[in-house]
Amino acid sequence: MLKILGRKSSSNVQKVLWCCGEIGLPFERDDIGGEFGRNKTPEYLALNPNGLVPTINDDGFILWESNSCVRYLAAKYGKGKLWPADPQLAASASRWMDWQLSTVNGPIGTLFRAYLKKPKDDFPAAELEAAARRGGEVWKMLDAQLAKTPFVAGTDLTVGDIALGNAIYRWFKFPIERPPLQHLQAWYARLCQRPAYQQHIAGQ
Ligand SMILES: N[C@@H](CCC(=O)N[C@@H](CS)C(=O)NCC(=O)O)C(=O)O
Repeated sequence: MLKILGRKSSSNVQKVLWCCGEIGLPFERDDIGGEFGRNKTPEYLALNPNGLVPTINDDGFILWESNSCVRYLAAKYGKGKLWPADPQLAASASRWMDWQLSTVNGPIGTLFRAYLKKPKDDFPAAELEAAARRGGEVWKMLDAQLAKTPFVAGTDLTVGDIALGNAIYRWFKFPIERPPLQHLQAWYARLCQRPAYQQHIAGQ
């Protein structure tokens, strides 16, 4: 059976859990990282030299980097659903995953560390304001896409939504001013209706 190594409170582990939930793929999970530690042991580093979570083990095939894990699981077990059969749709979905890493992660990461992890006073106010402003600009780009399609790569949920779903959950939790983005809000409401999203993202 698929093994997922990583604590369920990690946003990157949650992507993989949500992906499995959407596909209906059974898995075992081992609490590693955070308060559980064990991610810097020689055994773990032999699997994932970054010492970060998640890592997956699918019948001996070891993979790390959450978006790659989601791509792999969706392509192998969710083809035609989370991983669209049409190469252009699959590429669009994959593009939004890269965009999450390259563009969304920066401002959301700063706000997460400031508001949900460390004491907020550790962060200069100007840095927080800049991250909130940049976050609003970034989500505006996705809002424009969601004005055209209900999910990021078209009519159905794909790996692109999986990569971004955790970041949007956090965005709406931060005590900051947000630009009113109606399509983004409607997409988030659609995600919240999904049992696997509730279980692995919103319920954590
Ligand atoms: N780019 C990596 C980042 C992985 C990462 O930063 N994981 C964090 C948790 S979200 C981690 O392992 N932190 C150390 C820990 O949990 O002890 C991915 O997407 O998998």
